[in-house]
Amino acid sequence: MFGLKRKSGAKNPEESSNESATLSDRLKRTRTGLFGGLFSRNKTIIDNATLEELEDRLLLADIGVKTTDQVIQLLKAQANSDTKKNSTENPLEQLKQVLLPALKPVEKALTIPDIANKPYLILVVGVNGVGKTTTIGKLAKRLQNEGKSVMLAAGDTFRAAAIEQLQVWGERNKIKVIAQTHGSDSGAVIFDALKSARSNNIDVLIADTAGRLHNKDNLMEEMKKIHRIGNKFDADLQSEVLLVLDAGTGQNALIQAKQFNEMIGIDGIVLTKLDGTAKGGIVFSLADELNIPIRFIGVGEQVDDLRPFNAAEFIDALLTVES
Ligand SMILES: Nc1nc2c(ncn2[C@@H]2O[C@H](COP(=O)(O)OP(=O)(O)O)[C@@H](O)[C@H]2O)c(=O)[nH]1
Ligand SMILES: [Mg+2]
Repeated sequence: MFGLKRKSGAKNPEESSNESATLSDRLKRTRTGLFGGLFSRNKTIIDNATLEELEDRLLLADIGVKTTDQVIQLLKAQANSDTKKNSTENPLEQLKQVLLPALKPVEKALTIPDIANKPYLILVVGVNGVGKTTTIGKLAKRLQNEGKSVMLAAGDTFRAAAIEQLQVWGERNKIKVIAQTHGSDSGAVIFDALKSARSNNIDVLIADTAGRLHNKDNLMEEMKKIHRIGNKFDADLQSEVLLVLDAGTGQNALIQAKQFNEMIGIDGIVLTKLDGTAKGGIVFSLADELNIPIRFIGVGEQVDDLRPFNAAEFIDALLTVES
């Protein structure tokens, strides 16, 4: 049934050390905010002063009270047991062992199943300005590179610029964009696009949506309506509801995620703008409080700046110590 399909976790296709080196550059603001200068000395034990400082920084980076407490408690426990035994382990390694299990459960790649009833619908939702349209462009390109045929639906009919923006992405990548005029019914655009994608045997239809925040109830009603469109088109339609969140908004991103999830149910998250913020710790709050797969992270405005979320790579990038 529409909206209920969940995919099992798959390995990320790209895992190169090169990529993780760049990732650490992109995560610089969060990384420096979290751990900069803290572990540069060649200590093998995390002392109380360092623990206190770390606690403050974890909170400031929006890691959230709960995860921060867990991290501090675990590090304390490890510090105590290490003093009894031979303590040779680097604190960064200890930290990694604490942080990795917190993020590993949400590392689940977006995999497009091989299905007979094409297209597979990716419905992209989120409030204005979080990076939906940009993410759609990047994602379309990525899926094309994987050999999928892709079509786009300009479902954000509220802003004329949003339609044009999607069309530019489409032209650039030679991807067909189904659009109607500014102000037309978003559900109708997506319904049309589904029909067109089916008759053209397109693998994946990615639909943009509006994200007006000024009236939350309206936005959610519209989202629910669009969500029902899929069912109306084909009760067996397979889909992914992908929520885009701006990492720079910190705890607000968490609130948005909870609201969208309650209203329409979210299958996956894309966390954007991790390159420009010190609040990248929000990923831990999201993982802890919602446990919804984080499909991709956005680390820049270019087409290649959308990366599958890989927990170990992400934590390695955060824990890179500047020389
Ligand atoms: N630095 C950076 N900027 C991004 C990223 N994703 C989106 N943006 C920028 O955020 C702005 C809003 O993006 P847009 O896709 O129009 O958001 P929408 O309103 O949700 O569709 C644009 O200027 C994008 O270039 C990202 O990962 N990093
Ligand atoms: Mg947009």
